[in-house]
Order: sequence, then structure tokens, then C-alpha cells
Amino acid sequence: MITTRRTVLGLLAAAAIIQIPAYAAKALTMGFSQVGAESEWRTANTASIKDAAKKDGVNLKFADAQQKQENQVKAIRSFIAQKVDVIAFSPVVESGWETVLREAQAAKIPVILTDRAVNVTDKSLYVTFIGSDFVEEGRNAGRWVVQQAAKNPGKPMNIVELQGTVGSAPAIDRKAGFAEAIKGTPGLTIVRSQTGDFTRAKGKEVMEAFLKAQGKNINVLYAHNDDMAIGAIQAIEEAGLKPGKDILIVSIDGVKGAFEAMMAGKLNVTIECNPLLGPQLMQVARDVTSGKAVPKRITTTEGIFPAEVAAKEFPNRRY
Ligand code: GZL
Repeated sequence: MITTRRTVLGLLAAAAIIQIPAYAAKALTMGFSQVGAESEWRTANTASIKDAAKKDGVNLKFADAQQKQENQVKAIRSFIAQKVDVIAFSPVVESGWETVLREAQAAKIPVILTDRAVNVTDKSLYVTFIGSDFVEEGRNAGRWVVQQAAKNPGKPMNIVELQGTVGSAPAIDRKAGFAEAIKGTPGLTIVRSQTGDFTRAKGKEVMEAFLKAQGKNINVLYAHNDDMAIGAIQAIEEAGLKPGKDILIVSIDGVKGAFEAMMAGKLNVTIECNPLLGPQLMQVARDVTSGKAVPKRITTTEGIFPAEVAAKEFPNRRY
């Protein structure tokens, strides 16, 4: 009888010493609305977010909007109804978000912007924006063209521009940055500018139209992303011209496809736009939901990769 009492008392004492936590840390639930799957960049961005959520133990509810704003609004409303802890999204276009963001605010669910910005007067509608400086990316593309013009002073250079999705922050800002960078250099003229919606297929289609309209009077192609540039390269070759030589090509993103095109001598330079935002997003989500202050703007750092360094840099590329 004494043995049993001692055993029971011993077990009780042991339980008290182990300090079994009264609760397991509650897993964070994030609702994420993604633009779509329109480019290599977007594929890498989605992979980074999903991998980071898995590694971080975040319960991720992921919705692909297929590049339609109405699908993103629906997804955000669904996240609100599911009472997620935090909402994050990459807005396909800059405008038209006030109503649904007010609904998230009313539901006391913090919103984090990633990749692209929104155009709202009330900045309290989102906690922070993690993403690149698209204007600077456009400036870097323009500066490269100015450097090429300086090699042949006085020789005019006709530029055609493949813009990103109409109304999207990267398209608006990359156009503005490029125009700002080239405006002081005589002889640099944007002769055609049209959206290719960030896709290879549309980039090829619009480049075909540019070539029909301009014939051999195109010296430079500025593409707002590598996917449209890769599509345009096909159109240039089918027109019997040499991409990267007859027509210089500058684009943005820095995806593997761009490095392969540069190594093949068909693309001249890519301006990096880092899609690997997942780890930063998960950390910021934890900070925000635990009441920590976070900066209103978190800018990703990026490089410029001309064809001359492509082969050396290619093994280091993570997307
Ligand atoms: C930029 C991102 C853009 C990429 C495109 O941060 O929003 O969208 O440049 C992608 O490749 O489609």
C-alpha cells in the first residue's frame, strides 16, 4: 500500500517539475491572394511564399486570382469570413481596393502588401508594403540604354517598349523611371509602347506588330519583364533579325530564362527584381500579429546583370 502511495506522489511531483505548457503556441493563419501565374517571376514568388509558410509553420490559405482583380477581392472577403490572423496580397492593379480593405480593417485583420503597391489615400488600410522600387528598376534600364547611346554619339536610337499589365504598379513605375532616365539624351525616342501583360505569348504578339509597323527602324526593345522579352526574341528571329545585335534588348526580373537568353547572345541586360519575398513576409506577419512595430515600406535590394556576367552569375541564380 505504501509503495503505491509513494508512486502516485512521485508521479505528481514529476508532472509539476516538467512545466507542461498550458497551451501550444497557436499557429498563425495567413490568407494570401496571388496575382496569378503569368511569368517565371510569379512562379518563383509563389514558391517562395509557400516554402516559407511551410518552414515557418504558418497555416497558409493561398488563392490564385488568374490576373483578375475581382478574384482577389473575392479571396480577401473569404479570408475575412474565415477570420484569418493576417491577410497578405500582391495587388494585380493599383486602384480599386479601398472598399475591401476597409472590410478587413473593420474585421481587425491586418493587411500586408507584397510585391506591388495599392493607390489608397488612407494609408492605415495596410500595415506595410514589402517589395521592389519599380521606378528605380526603370531608371536602371534607361541608364543602360543611355550608356549604349554614348558609344555612338549622334546616332538616333528608336526604342519600342513592352509594358506590363495596364494599371499595375510595376508597369506604371517602370515606364516612369525609364522615361526619366532617357529624357536628357538626344536621339533616344520611344516610337511604340504597348502592354504585353507580362506574358511571353502577348510579348511575342505585340513585338510582331511593332516589327510590322516599324520594319528595320527599331534599335532597342525595353521590356518591363523578362517573359515578354523572351516572347519578343522569338518574334525578332522570325522576322529574320538578330535579337541582342540588330535590336538591343533590356528587360527586368533577372529570371533564369533571361540568363539563358543572355548566354545565347539574344538579350543584352536584365535588371533584377527579387521575387523571393516569402521569408521576409512570414517574419513581418509574425511581428505584426504580435503587436511589434514594422516599417511602412520595406524595399528589397537588387542588382543589374549585363550579358557579360551572365555565365558567371547563372549558377548562383535561385529563381
Ligand atoms: C514585379 C512583379 C511583376 C514582374 C513580372 O514585382 O509584380 O509581375 O516583373 C510579374 O514578371 O508578372
